[in-house]
Amino acid sequence: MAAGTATGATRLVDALAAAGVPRLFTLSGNQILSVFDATLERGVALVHTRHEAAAVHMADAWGRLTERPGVALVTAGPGHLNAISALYGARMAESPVLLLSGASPRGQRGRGAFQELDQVAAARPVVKAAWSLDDPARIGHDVARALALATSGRPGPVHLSLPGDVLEAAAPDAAPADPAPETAVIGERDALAIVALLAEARRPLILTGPALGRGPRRAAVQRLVEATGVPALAIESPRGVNDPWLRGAAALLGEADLVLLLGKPLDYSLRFGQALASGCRIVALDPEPAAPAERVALALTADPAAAAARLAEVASARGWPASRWREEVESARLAEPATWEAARRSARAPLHPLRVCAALAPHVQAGAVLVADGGEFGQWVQAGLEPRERLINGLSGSIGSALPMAVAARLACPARPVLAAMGDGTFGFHAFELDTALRAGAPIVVVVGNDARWNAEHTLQRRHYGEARVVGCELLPSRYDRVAEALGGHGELVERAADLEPALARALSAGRPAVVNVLIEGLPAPTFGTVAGH
Ligand SMILES: Cc1ncc(C[n+]2csc(CCOP(=O)(O)OP(=O)(O)O)c2C)c(N)n1
Ligand SMILES: [Mg+2]
Repeated sequence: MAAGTATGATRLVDALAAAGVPRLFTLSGNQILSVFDATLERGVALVHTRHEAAAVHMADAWGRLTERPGVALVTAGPGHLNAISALYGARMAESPVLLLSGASPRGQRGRGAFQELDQVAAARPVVKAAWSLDDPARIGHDVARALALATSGRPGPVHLSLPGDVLEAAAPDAAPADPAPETAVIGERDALAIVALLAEARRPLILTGPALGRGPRRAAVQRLVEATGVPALAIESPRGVNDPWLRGAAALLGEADLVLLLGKPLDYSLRFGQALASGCRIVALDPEPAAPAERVALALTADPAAAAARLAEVASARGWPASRWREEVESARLAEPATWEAARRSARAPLHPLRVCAALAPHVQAGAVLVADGGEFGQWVQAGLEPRERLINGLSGSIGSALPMAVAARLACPARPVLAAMGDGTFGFHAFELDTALRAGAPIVVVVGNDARWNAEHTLQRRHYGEARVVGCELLPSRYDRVAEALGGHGELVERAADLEPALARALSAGRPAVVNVLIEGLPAPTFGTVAGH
């Protein structure tokens, strides 16, 4: 195709550029080379990664931090399947992501085409919508629709498959744009009814899902908290109400007499409602119609952030009784066990995970973005630090996303340091994204809590089967700092507590991606007296 002729690929990139997408997180492949080529004149950058799942994790972080869709572009068949696992994380984090996957040509369908796969069917369980972009005349239309879908209602991932022949075909842009998807607005009577219920309750509580826990949606929830004095808690950890970040507030969940669920399903993370007292009244405000649930007194379909803002306005018009309940919940959320202070200052080797938190704390308080993965070390870090902004593995409960997410976080927030904390096992998932970080000019600092095992699973084995039956969870105390060096980054090995702060300072000022490999004690993550879970 001669340069200058509009093709499917150029239409696609034009549509992304017109929507303000500055970069694609990608990994090359036969079926998407036409898109790579089309980016050259169009000011859309390619951040090319070492694994398709990493590209999606990056798009996910971008989506969460900017509230604009992060876009991943991968190749057909196996590339697409590699990307799928990471889409699950984006779905559970309610993160706006668009996955674009090259696909075999339309005319070869069902004939055993190279890397042929029903990609739409494969993506469907983990996305809000998926379809194949089969009509070159609809590319601009479909891209705009997919981007709007990803951010509307409950944000989440959307997938488009791009047959290679569509990308290479001459592409008029004939289809008119759809109107933006509508989200239901809360009615006046419902708003008054909810505010009345909140005012009547003695111990009301707002529980939010992941999207309501960040950005402008979180600000709307905060306005409601300020207007009513009703405390809000984000339920966004794979450990649900056992989230150590909730600390003592988890125990107060069972004391609430009214719970307002804002975009938060009564799912496993709330023990399907069993985490709440049996007499607790539940009001559910969700962007999607919910199946009727026994314990829900009032269920409304409405955009929860807009509803929270409206409820705040309605609530401001009336008086609110003074109550110590909000303070009780908020101070329980922040209260630390008595032993933590000593652990933060401990000179012990291997290091206590809270000693690592103590070294990270000043940077986090000064505005660094914290990315914390799962596992026991990840949970210590999530519980032990109070950052302004954090990205966590989230309700997906999957490990491995933190390193690629940190790369995208640094690109989204170039003026802020980015600290990514993860266990040694987790580091192995996407360690090679250090190479991507270097090429993309994203000098992140990765802090590896190295206990030479998959400790989260080791801990469960000890608890459930006994010390004598731990199996299959050992790792080696490997020199992950040298992995960073081998890839052109900066490495630090920390064996003694006194060396931690200087090592971290050197890593932060290295100007290159860095790994601080800290030998830690493999301790179980803290629990706060709630029922033991996973
Ligand atoms: C994709 C995925 N695979 C496996 C698991 C199960 N899993 C959860 S935590 C964990 C151990 C993590 O080990 P590490 O990163 O070393 O952290 P540690 O628990 O040792 O601090 C494993 C295997 C998971 N949650 N997600
Ligand atoms: Mg470990």
